[in-house]
Amino acid sequence: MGFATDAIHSGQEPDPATGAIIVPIYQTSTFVQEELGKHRGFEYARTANPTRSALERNLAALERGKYGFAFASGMAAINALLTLFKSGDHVVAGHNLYGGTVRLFERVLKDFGLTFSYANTTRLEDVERAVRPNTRLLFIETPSNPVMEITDIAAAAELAHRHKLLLAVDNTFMSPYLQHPLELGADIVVHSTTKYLNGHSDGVGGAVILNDPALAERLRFLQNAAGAVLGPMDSWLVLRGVKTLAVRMRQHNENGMTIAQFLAKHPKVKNVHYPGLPDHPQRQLAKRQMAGFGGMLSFETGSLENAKTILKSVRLCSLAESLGGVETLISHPASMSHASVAAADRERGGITDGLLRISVGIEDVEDLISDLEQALAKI
Ligand code: P1T
Repeated sequence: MGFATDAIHSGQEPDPATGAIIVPIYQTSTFVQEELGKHRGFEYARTANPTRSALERNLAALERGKYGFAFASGMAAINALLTLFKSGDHVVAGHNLYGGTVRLFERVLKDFGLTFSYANTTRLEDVERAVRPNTRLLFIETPSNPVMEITDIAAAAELAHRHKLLLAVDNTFMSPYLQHPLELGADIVVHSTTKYLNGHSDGVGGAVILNDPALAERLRFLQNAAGAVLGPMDSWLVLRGVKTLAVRMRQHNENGMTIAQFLAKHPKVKNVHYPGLPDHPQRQLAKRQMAGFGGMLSFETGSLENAKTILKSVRLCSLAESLGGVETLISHPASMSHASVAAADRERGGITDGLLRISVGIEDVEDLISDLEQALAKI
């Protein structure tokens, strides 16, 4: 089936009990058993809940994977993934990850004996240099948050497998509509479903999708054992959001490109990070491995003062954390999404005090341009 068909139907068969076309919100903690050991596949809702199971099947289908697991947030999903590893194991990660991911690695998981090195994953020779005998995982974001660096997933998978590492890709910025890391050789995909998959800024969630049965069995055990599962209501909101993922992403692509081109031509803007622009250093790679350039971009205003002026002046674009919803959000990575990254590491990754990030929504793009035009006029 095609992607849009899968988004609407995969895992979302009519309810067997009633014929309801929409998967019900099974708001229950437990399931009555007919006799000892005899039940209909559900015992206790931390272990499995039919609404969550529907979402897990749906997300697995969209990522072209076999197994999906839904968690209470993107961070819970990444945390669960990292608990596949043991004290003493080493992880090589991209140098330009979401700040919360770096915080989890550096300020939580390090205390449990995992070690982390960071490399510019756009340069695979740097990644290779960071690999140690005890490295088990290569963890990347592509495009990276917020400077939109692109890593070659197929080449990263080849490198990872040559060193017997697993490759995990955070596919949050693209959504499965625009990028299929598992088909490019990655072993594991993670998502913050809070973003494009939900798409309506009304729920926090996360997911892990993979193909290997042994890893899936271990992750199913960990999901139940640690218990950071996505609740039925939030699972349902993602299921509902995903039905329109294909049409939303097409509009995010179109609006993203239009806003990027507008900013790139604007005399007050120093630099725009968007993989669809001709001067993006990995544009050819982006064209090859992505089905569109998406709705995320960042741009350099030149100073903290300029950034503040724009954030104070926008009327339609909302100043807020997060991304991937139908409404346009603008944010200041250095003090918001990436505040937990050390200042020197931020600078190295291009997250200056003058950098602003836009999650371009699907409003009428002329309205977004007028809003940005009047805000830029104030600096
Ligand atoms: O917020 P949560 O659902 O826990 O997801 C964390 C996360 C994971 N991966 C990526 C690439 C992300 O961007 C995020 C969350 N990001 C933001 C809140 C933000 O404003 O960038």
